Amino acid sequence: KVVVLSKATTEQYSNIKNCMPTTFSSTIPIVDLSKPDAKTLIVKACEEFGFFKVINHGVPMEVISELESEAFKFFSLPLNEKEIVGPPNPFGYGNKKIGRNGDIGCVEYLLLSTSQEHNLSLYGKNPEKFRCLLNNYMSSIRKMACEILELMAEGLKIQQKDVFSKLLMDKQSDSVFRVNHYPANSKIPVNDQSLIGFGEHTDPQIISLLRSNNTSGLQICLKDGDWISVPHDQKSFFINVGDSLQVMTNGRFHSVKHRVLTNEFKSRLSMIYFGGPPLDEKITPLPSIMKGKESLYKEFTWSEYKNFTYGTKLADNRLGHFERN
Ligand code: AKG
Repeated sequence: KVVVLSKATTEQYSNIKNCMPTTFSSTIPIVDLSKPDAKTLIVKACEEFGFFKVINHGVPMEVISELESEAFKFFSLPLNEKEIVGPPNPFGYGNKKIGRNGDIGCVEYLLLSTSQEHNLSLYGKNPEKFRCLLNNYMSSIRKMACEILELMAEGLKIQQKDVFSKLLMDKQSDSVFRVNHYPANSKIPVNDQSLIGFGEHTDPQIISLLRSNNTSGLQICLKDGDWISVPHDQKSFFINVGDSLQVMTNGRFHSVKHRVLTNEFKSRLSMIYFGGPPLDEKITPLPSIMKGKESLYKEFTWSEYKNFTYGTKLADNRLGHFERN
């Protein structure tokens, strides 16, 4: 594999031995959604990495940048004005604390419902504008997510093209939208923990679509355990396979472990759409994938899995609990 060393990154972390990867990878698969080979490349990327970058995605740049600039405005407000929104249980503003089990990161964030009814009247100085931009963004993203999921089904030669996408299109789909802001972190790192923006984890849902500004920080863990840095690209989207998709493909697709490190000079803003199924949906391998093989997982519903993850730390191997021995 070809690895490009970034001098700035190498210098920034040079005092931390063995903890931090200093490589920016050019091995990350790139899928051009406008090309006929997209479905084949997507399947290959999901098997090998559980991660890929998407270009020619069809989401207009202004839909992205207008929401990004509103989000930056929100995060630049004084803390007490941001806290008016309320804690992220389940939706609201969070600062440093991630989840309920002691995970901490150098990050502040908004957790938002993807359904239109969600009350955004408390968000920032111009909530109406925020709501409108958010709705535009969300419908473009859901459309792209469904397109990608349909290409996956086709690539896997599953007859029912909407076998995954119908779960996101369902009115009861339990999808979430998250905006993360990582302020520049100029503290001298004393250990690897002090650089952590968002600790290592896999996403529990089906699929995640991530877009960030031009600040790097995202890293993915390869199957051999090596961490590589994902070069930023503000015009593209990055796609993660989630735990639920790993189960539905009986382990053929790989739910990718990832994390975010903060940057010494620049703040990072990322927006992530987590596509999830309805709460009562059974998450189980598709018969057409199994071809007579045994399921690697015990049966569970999305609600059972989601509730289980609430009781765990980010880095825990949550799916391990549902594996058959
Ligand atoms: C998450 O919010 O689950 C993430 O992995 C964060 C990724 C990012 O902020 O770039």
